Amino acid sequence: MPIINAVRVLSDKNFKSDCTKKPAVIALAGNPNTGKSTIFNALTGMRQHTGNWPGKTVLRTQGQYIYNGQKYVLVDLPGTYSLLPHSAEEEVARDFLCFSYPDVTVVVVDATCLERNLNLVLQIGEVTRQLILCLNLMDEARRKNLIIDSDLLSRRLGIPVVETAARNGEGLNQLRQTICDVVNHRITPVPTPITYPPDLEQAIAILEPQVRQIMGERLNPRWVALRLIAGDQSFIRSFFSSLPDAGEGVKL
Ligand SMILES: Nc1nc2c(ncn2[C@@H]2O[C@H](COP(=O)(O)OP(=O)(O)OP(=O)(O)O)[C@@H](O)[C@H]2O)c(=O)[nH]1
Ligand SMILES: [Mg+2]
Repeated sequence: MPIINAVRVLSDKNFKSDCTKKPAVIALAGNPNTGKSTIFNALTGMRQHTGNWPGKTVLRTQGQYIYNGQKYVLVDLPGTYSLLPHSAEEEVARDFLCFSYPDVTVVVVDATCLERNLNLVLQIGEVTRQLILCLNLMDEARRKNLIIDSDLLSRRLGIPVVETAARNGEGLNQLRQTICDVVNHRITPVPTPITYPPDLEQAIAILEPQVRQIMGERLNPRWVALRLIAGDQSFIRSFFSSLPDAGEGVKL
């Protein structure tokens, strides 16, 4: 069963509230140890379930919360350094972000080591537009006298940036509000595109329209073209099994 269906079924069955709208699915992604679970726990409180991801021995944690009368299902993804997975945990995170189409992805980064963390932000920005950057551990950043220009970062990346110190509950209301604004299209992130060398751009230009024809715009066809050109076998396997007619020999 596709992961997203698992999320929606669980949330519908277990979530009792007056909210009638279908819950928005929010993915919490980020490098290991950036505070994803701290944010997850603060937002969802006791409304959580755990289990395994379909076909994996990796723990799946999801929960729900209500904000402004709207239901949200929050998925706490395993820590990942990149969308080019080197472990089952990273594969779970990659597959969820690429093929389960969360309504919004919040990338949680450690504000004290932005340089290392931003790699993943740029990668996820190639997969989805519905992206928020959460600069967590801002208390640590202040303690180290680091000054981060969040507005400039937001303009450069083309996505909203929220500062938090999740362990103290700082910034979490702003995070809830920003998620709500993106879900309801009051904020439209436009992740800054990455341009590659001309020969690679030419190859992308050939493949991208064919990918678009097969799967439309849900997953950025440019990103899919890049992974196909890279010969990323793990991605290609997940990509084909995500197609509606998977198993019938779909060819690009
Ligand atoms: N100082 C400070 N510590 C924090 C903050 N947020 C989380 N932490 C601490 O950072 C550590 C890691 O937090 P987790 O929430 O487990 O991080 P995670 O991203 O879920 O980690 P993985 O699941 O291993 O990827 C814990 O000791 C938290 O208490 C914060 O804003 N400030
Ligand atoms: Mg965690």
